[in-house]
This record gives sequence, C-alpha cells and structure tokens, in this order.
Amino acid sequence: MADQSFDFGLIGLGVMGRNFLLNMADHGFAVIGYNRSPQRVTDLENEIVPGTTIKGTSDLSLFVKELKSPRKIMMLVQAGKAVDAVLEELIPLLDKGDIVIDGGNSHYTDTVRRVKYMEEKGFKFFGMGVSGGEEGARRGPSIMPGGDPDAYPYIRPMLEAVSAKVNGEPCVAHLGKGAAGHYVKMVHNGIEYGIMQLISEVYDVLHRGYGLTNDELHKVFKDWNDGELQSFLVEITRDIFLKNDDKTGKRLVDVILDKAGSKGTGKWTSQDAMDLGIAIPTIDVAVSMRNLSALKQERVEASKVYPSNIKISGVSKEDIIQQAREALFFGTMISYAQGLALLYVASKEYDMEIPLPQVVKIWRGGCIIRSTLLEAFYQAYVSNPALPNILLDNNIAALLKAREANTRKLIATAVQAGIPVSAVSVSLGYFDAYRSETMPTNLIQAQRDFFGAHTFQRVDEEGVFHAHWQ
Ligand code: NBP
Repeated sequence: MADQSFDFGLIGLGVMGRNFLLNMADHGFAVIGYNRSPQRVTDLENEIVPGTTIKGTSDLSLFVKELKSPRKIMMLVQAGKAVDAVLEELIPLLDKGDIVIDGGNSHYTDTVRRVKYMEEKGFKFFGMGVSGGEEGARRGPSIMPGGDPDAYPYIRPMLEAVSAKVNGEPCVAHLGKGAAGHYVKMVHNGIEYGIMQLISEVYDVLHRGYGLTNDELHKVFKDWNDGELQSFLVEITRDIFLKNDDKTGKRLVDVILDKAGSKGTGKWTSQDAMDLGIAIPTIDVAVSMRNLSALKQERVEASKVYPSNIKISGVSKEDIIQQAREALFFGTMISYAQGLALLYVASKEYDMEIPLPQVVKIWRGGCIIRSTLLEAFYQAYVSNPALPNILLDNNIAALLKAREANTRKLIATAVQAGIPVSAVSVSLGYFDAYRSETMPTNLIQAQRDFFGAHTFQRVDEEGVFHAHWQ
C-alpha cells in the first residue's frame, strides 16, 4: 500500500490492542498496528481475517507515515510510564491536528496533564476507557472517550462501528472534556469492584453458610441471570461454578486461593471520592475486602483465635435464595448510585461536563458492569438529566423498596451466623442514612465544638455558634 493509506493506527499489540485492531478491520477500516517487540506483530499477522486490511510493523516512523491525515492513533499500552514513553517517541513524527487516543487505564490526573501537554504542541489528545476485556475489544466493547468535542467527529464513526450495540445503538458517546473518559472508566471500575464484592458475599452466604453445592449455585445464578439480575458479572459467575480443574478434577473455583488481586482502579475511585467528599462506601468496602483477603496467613491464625460455626439454619433454601437475590439486586443498585453520584460531583468540580444519561446508556452493553438494570437508570436520567443521586427517582425508589425487607433479612441471617457481608450491609447503611431526614451528626458537631471549638449551626436560627461546654 502507498503512504497514507490507513484509516487508523494502534500502538501496543498486546491483549487489548490486537483484538481492538482486528475488530476495526472487521468493520471495513484499513488499520495498521505498531508494537515495540516484533513477536506481537507476527502474532497479529497470524490472526488477520482474509478480506480485511491490516498491517503490522515494529517501525514507528513507517507506522506514522502510513496513516491518513489527520492521523488517528490509539495507544493500548500499560498505564503510567509506558504511555509517556510512547508519546515522547511519537511526538516528533506527528503533524499538527493529529489525534492521539490513550485507550489504556490511565489515572485521570495523568490524562489532564497529557491533554494540556499535547494541545500545547498542536495535537488533539483523548483519554478513552475501553471496557469488556479481551472478548469485548474483539467483538464490541463499551467505549468511554473524553476530550476536545470539536475533534470527536473525526473518530466518532470508527468508534461507533466497533463498539457494542444495545437496541441498535452504539455503546460509545463523547463523555465530556479533558480527562472525562478516563474518569468515567475509573468510576466504572469502582462500581465493578462493588458489584463483584456483593456477588462474592451472597455466594459466601449460600455456599459456606447454607451449604449449596456448585451445581446448585450454577442453577441459582442461571435463574438470576435469566431474570431481573441479568448482567455480565452474574452470567460469568453462573459459568464459573461448572468449570472443572484439569489438575484435580475438582471444580476450579474450589482450588483458587482466596486472595484477590487488583490493578488499582477501585482504590483510585475511593481516593478521589474521599478528596471530593462523596460517600461511596460500597466501593470503599470492596477495596478494603480485597486488601483484607491478601492477609491470608493472618486470617488463618485469627480463625484459630476466634473459631466460629457459620452454618445457617432456621430458614428454608427457597427463602435464603430469594433473600440473596434481592440483596444482590439492592446492593448492585446502590453501587451504581454511589458511582453516579461521584460522577455528578466530579463533573462539576473538574469542569468535565460528563453527560450522565449518556454514561448509563453506553454502560448497557459491552462493558463489565453491563446489566439490564441500567435501562431503568437510563430512563431515570432521560426524565431528569440533572438528578444528583439516582435514588431520588421514583421508579428506582420502587425497585429498591420492593427489595428492602429481604435485604435486611439476608443481612440479619448472615450477621447472626458470622458471615461477613460488609458490602451488602454498607449498601443498606448508605440507603438508610441517605433517606434519613435526620442523622446523629448533631452529636458529632457538639463533640467537635466541645473539644476543638469547631462551632455548629442551629436548627432554629441562622448563623454559626460556639458553646462553653464545661
Ligand atoms: P499487554 O500487557 O497485553 O500489552 C501492552 C502492550 O504495550 C505490549 O504489546 C507492549 O509491547 C506495548 N508497549 C509499547 Br508499544 N511500548 C511500551 C513501553 N514503552 N512500555 C511498555 N509496553 C509497551 O496490555 P493489555 O492487557 O493489552 O492492556 C493495555 C491497556 O489496556 C492497559 O492500560 C490496561 O490497563 C488496559 N485494559 C486492559 C484490559 C484487559 O482486560 N486486559 C481491559 C481494559 C483496559 P511489548 O510487546 O514490546 O512489551
């Protein structure tokens, strides 16, 4: 092919990059991929689908020369130093007006810095979240781009073509200015942490507490996924229970060590929510429980110091399964609500102009937190795009109220049996606090004023007051 023949270029032909590029080619775009080490170029070339136009290279300047102007280049390299290293190599080869997209999981503050840096040099820079893992990248991810709205039309047709679709609508939209795309992806991952923790807790109640076998759990999660809990995470959980371990013949889930890893995006969400003063306790607890899970040896020792019999009794199997389903539904809604409340505030604080209706719309398909529940969220935002918290919507309220009683029962049963259900409990605690006209914070204000003269406001008079407590 002659120079400048390719529509789109991708840097970093790892798991995500290779699959994203193959997906683009399937949709008729002529694409070129660059990778530092040649082996991954060969891997890409081995996967080319006949009839598609793909080229691989480990020569960066050739890669840049082959792209149509203005160039559209996406990076899918590890977040952090690798992104800056690639940018520094790329910059001398670019022309003004070229568009560079960081599709990795970069921290949004890095993206704020890079947008400024690249714009000062005359380039357009997008921070873009891509969710759906390897399979999503190959068949249709949920895509969360943020950046200069005037440059978005150049990349929009391609992104819409390769994204997942729900009811024929693409799971991609311009999600705001600056680092908005990466901020939304970070919060997406925070919500993902929350939901995964909730699923693991109801699994613990049903499995360790009630003694359900993996076959029974498969059936439970299948029923849930066929009903109101239909979602990617419930669907894969259903399938996990059936997978056998090649080495032992046991179910694989039973031989996996109970220490969770993480790449930090949940922690970032909690950290930023703390900085902004927004309560997202379901997500915070999910991060904390992964941290606690890492202390395997200590937990083994503690289990000897505090032995417990965690068996659940006095409730029928049918009832505990129903309670678990409703508690998972309830907690999942609260996890979404907290993430969206954070986006609402961050959008204003950081001047990102994040459109919440679009966010939940594109999360309905392709991404890890996709779920039929999001349709109700989308409808809520269509009715009122300025909702500060989704819990204020009447239809959402009806869904929660219908599951509140069984959520309480599930928590009571688990707490009685000594099974940790921290994320479910804190979701209910958040709900109970949020819907409380009065909180006991008057007492905290009294204490603060008592020991530190921090002052307080009164319910019956405007102004700021201080009392002489002793
Ligand atoms: P991989 O680790 O599979 O691939 C990273 C690629 O970046 C490699 O091909 C590597 O090349 C390349 N790279 C280049 Br080009 N320059 C590099 C440099 N200077 N330093 C380091 N690597 C360089 O990553 P991945 O799983 O495809 O993830 C890519 C991004 O997408 C990450 O930010 C990740 O968080 C994000 N993400 C991943 C998933 C997922 O499910 N895996 C989902 C959503 C988002 P090399 O072959 O020469 O080392």
